[in-house]
Amino acid sequence: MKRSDLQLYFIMGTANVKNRQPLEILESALQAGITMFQFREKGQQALTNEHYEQFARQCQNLCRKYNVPFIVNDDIDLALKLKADGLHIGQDDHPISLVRQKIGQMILGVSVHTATELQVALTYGADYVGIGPIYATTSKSDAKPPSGTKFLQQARNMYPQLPIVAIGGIDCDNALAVFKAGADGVAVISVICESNDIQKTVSTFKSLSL
Ligand code: TZP
Ligand code: MG
Repeated sequence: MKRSDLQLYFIMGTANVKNRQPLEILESALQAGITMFQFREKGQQALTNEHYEQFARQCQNLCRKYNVPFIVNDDIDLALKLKADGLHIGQDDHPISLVRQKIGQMILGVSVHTATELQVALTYGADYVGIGPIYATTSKSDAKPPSGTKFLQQARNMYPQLPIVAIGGIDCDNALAVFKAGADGVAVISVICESNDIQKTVSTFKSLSL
């Protein structure tokens, strides 16, 4: 993968969308120019069984149409079954070493919060890391407290070439600070899912990236 793939990384599941069609939101975001997509179907209302897989395939097909990498959150089996472009895992998911063995060459993203977690992720071949929540978020019920940009900056100083995406409470007003701290891109849920003008939101983010 290229660092620039992370520039505007949209994450979505049905729980993130109110009174709108998730696939319409995704297609608008793809049309507008998001550079990566993560399928993250979580929460009490999450789709299950064949609905879950069908929705994932629909998202994947849209991503293919726009030539944007399709990444699956957490679910190794789904990522393998769909031949997704990649998998993203957190620290509470499966051990990274095992995941890398299972998924082969697929893109592997890992959420990290400390220098130790970062080193472990790199040892086992993470292709990119996610750092956050940078700011307060309402999109993840078990999110850690906001970290600000300090660790992001440290990670960038330690690894000048590492693909890093920042996540958590990022919007058009605070994104510049995140890019300046060293992020290659921003991963966002609510700011796109709740946007009344996805084209404009996406263009604004992309104009802010360094
Ligand atoms: N991981 C850390 S914060 C977060 C995830 C999945 C949610 C980000 O959503 P939002 O709405 O962009 O704050
Ligand atoms: Mg997870």
